[in-house]
Amino acid sequence: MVKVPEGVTLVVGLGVSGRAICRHLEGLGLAFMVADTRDAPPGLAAFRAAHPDIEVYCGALAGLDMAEARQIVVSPGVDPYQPELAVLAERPGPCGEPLVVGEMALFTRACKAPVAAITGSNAKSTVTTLLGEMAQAAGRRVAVGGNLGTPALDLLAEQPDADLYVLELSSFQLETTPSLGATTAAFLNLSEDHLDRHGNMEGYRRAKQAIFRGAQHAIVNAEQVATWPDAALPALERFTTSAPQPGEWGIRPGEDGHTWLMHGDVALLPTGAMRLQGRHHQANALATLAMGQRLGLPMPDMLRVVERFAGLAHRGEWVADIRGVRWINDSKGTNVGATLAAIAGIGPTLEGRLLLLAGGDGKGADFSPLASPLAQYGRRAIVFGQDAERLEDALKGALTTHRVKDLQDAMEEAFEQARPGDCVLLSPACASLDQFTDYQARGEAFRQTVRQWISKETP
Ligand code: UMA
Ligand code: ADP
Repeated sequence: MVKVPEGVTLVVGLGVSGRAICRHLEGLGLAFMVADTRDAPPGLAAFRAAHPDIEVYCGALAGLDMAEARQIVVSPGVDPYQPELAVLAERPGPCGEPLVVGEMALFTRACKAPVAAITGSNAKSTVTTLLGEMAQAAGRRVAVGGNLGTPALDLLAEQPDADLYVLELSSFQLETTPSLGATTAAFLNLSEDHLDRHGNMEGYRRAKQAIFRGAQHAIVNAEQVATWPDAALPALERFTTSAPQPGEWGIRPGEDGHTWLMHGDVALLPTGAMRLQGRHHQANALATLAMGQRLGLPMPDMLRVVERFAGLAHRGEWVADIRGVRWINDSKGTNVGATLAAIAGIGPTLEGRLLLLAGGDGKGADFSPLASPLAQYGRRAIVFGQDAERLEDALKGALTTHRVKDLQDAMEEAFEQARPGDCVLLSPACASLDQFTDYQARGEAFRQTVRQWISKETP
């Protein structure tokens, strides 16, 4: 049994967050050691070379005596409910925190500037980026990151003079966050995801609810009670894709024949002025505006950013039109809710029908909600990867399904089957990790194949 020496902080996980936690502890001058449950975690040799004096333990946590650690700081990919950590969960750690925490506990302790925090099953990255751009347009010194881009603790080190931190936070990061104390916190939506980790929807919802601990203001989805805070907060606002109640952020047809983003009775922007298309993105814009207003950003600056924001790569991204068929990369559609939003956004705009490319690691989700919209808009579902069979079972009554090995085969099948006016949509409703390093690699593979076809077509 390897012992964590008394008074030494244990960092669990040698990934992006783990390395950021190590850098932070180093900066504070605190003694620490590292553990990773894998025998050979990626980046181990480089870490050892850069930190020859830091002890690194690789292997099962059962082989580690953690009882006398000062604190145990776990990476998001590490489940704090696994038995070896769960037995320590009730023990007190330093600074009034629990013994077992995540990166955000250290961030909260060190951060002196206001924090805007964003969670939800989908749209986190979109809202985080949009809010960051709004703050920048308003002249703030804003730092943007978290689950997206730069880890939160690295932001503190790289942009210590920021006057605002905008953070995307996953359920994994939140469940180990004792009290974030956000100036404004958004819980955008909740649909099935990460059930393999959280066990069920209630466990997943509860993890995300931690975003509201100590928050001064919450922005939530009027249509999803699950996003509303369990405990009362000093201020609460709601957004909706329907006509808003007084004080709400919503969408309403105007007398001019246009549909408008609204705050209560105040018309803000015609939805047609937005480059981002679809009701889901209008909801995202409303949530962001609500957060921005709370942070004191001027409305005209924010609306200019909403108008010009073209969205992020791999999220409903147009790649090409080939022989009248549109190819869309929504590789970040890693859960059923995102794929439903993509189908609802694209389906009604087509002259033809949708060919959905889906599959990968479904993380325990139920795929059956996809059946009805695909019956309405789909020509064919082409499924691949680890959960292809489960997808096929869920969809086969709704439309023609075809099971193939991988994304390349799925694209070739779609190329043959699509007709002018159709759209081939990669929105997998699954994580990519069974066949790719991440969703970016999956989206890049899709783009590359489309580009190769285009170059072959062009003489
Ligand atoms: N792992 C082990 N044993 C360990 C430590 C990690 O097996 O001891 C495995 C995990 O189970 C996981 C992988 O290693 O499969 C990576 O885990 P990690 O916690 O080391 O991950 P990081 O590299 O630190 O990246 C994490 C986020 N990843 C996860 O939560 C899985 C990144 O989000 C995030 O950008 C980064 O911290 C910085 O904050 C990625 C993600 O997929 C994009 N997030 C999920 C999502 O968005 O749905 C939550
Ligand atoms: P996250 O960071 O939460 O994964 P992203 O902004 O990266 O969110 O978007 C992830 C997926 O969710 C993409 O497929 C995107 O098109 C889709 N999406 C964006 N906004 C919404 C929404 N409001 N509801 C459902 N899906 C959405």
